[in-house]
Amino acid sequence: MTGNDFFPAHDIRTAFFEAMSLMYRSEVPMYGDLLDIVDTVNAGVLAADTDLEAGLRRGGELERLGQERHGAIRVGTAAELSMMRRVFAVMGMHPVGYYDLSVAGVPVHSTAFRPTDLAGLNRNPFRVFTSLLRLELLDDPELRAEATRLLSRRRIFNDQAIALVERFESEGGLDEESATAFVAAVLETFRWHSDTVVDWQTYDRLHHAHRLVADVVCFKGPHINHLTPRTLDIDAAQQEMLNRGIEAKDVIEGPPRRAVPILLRQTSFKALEERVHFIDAEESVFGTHTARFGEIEQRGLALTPKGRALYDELLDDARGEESSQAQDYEQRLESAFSRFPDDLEELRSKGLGYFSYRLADGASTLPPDTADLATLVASGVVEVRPVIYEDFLPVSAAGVFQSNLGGTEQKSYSASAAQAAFEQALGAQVAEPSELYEAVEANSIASVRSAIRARSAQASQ
Ligand code: OOG
Ligand code: NI
Repeated sequence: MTGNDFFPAHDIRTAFFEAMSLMYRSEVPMYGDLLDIVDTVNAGVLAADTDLEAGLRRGGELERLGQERHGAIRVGTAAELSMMRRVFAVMGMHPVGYYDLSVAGVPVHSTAFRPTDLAGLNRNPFRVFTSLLRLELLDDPELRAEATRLLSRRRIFNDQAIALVERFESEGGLDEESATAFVAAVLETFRWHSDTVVDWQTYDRLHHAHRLVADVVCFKGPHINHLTPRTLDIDAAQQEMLNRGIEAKDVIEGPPRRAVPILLRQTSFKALEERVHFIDAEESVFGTHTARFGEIEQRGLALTPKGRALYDELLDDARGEESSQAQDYEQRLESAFSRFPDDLEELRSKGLGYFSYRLADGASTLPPDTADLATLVASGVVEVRPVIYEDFLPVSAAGVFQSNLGGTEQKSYSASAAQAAFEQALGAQVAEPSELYEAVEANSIASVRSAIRARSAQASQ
């Protein structure tokens, strides 16, 4: 078979994402309500702001908006994580970023699988936040051994999924028929099973160690625990959730509302209490487990390390010693962030964000080849657009975890980040997010330069 017969990775990703979305909608009907809210809010924002619409269209974001989702899973072992990496590679998704959540009382560390280049993101920016359980953080050795034993017995991928990943790796791609089979086989891994693999007592002990431990260890596989559409106005979406009587998270995670959205803002509805069956119970006797929820996100400007440092500092100021659930949290957040510039040009000139550049449509006067970027922008020959943040935020992620594990207990772990151990489990290094944004910016500048050169060459003929 030649490379030309391979089904493109982004089409496999889209097919998989659509199958997963359909499955989740039937498993968690409230996710359908969220999609409805987001569609309505987005349509309203676009109708009221034609400049925004035109900008999104030019940047390739408008088309991806309706299908944009992220999801999350939690796996139990290094073998599961590294196989997951190989599975996502078939769909053109690669590990980006390292997130240590132990500092926030959640015994996992994580990465996000996603397309890494702009073309792939604009085709379909599906991302999966993937967490690896850190059993070494549990202090009860017996419980650790029990969890390890349970995890070692399960197989989260079926034979066909494994065979097709191996074929992809040895042949360099999959034809359409194999791609279709791959999507169906891999979907099984993410399905919800109400049958646990433990008796009630074991569940209870693991649950007591940490709710998340029970969620990973007591089930047959890493059920998808949420899918998140992207909205252009998260405050409106949050209000609409409340209007519809959906029990939303108390506060929106991330930065406050601003004229120029930055990074990522997130809210969710609380996880459902679902019926689960324990192996020692009669057929008709069920317990409950909370794990699965729905989330909405709003994405904005990707920040440079300098901008990110300022974000982290201001967020820290706002949170202080108190919890982010406190009544006046929103005001504290707003006032802390008054120190963060909120004007596109100022953000750019201060080097706080990443931007992409293109020759303006109507630009007729030709600048000299040598003009610097600032001059080109100031003269209107070159247009500037924010580069969108495609990743996650550890403090926000911890907030999302906490509000969805049910209960209010706070654990603390004395662990620290362990990126090298995570990468060893993964079997690869994670990409550094800032390097990817920098490449988007640099590529756009290079294209502007070559477009200007091409035009001047034309003009001088
Ligand atoms: C992942 C929580 C993190 C986000 O959007 O920050 C996350 C999980 O609950 O497994 O999805
Ligand atoms: Ni999420």
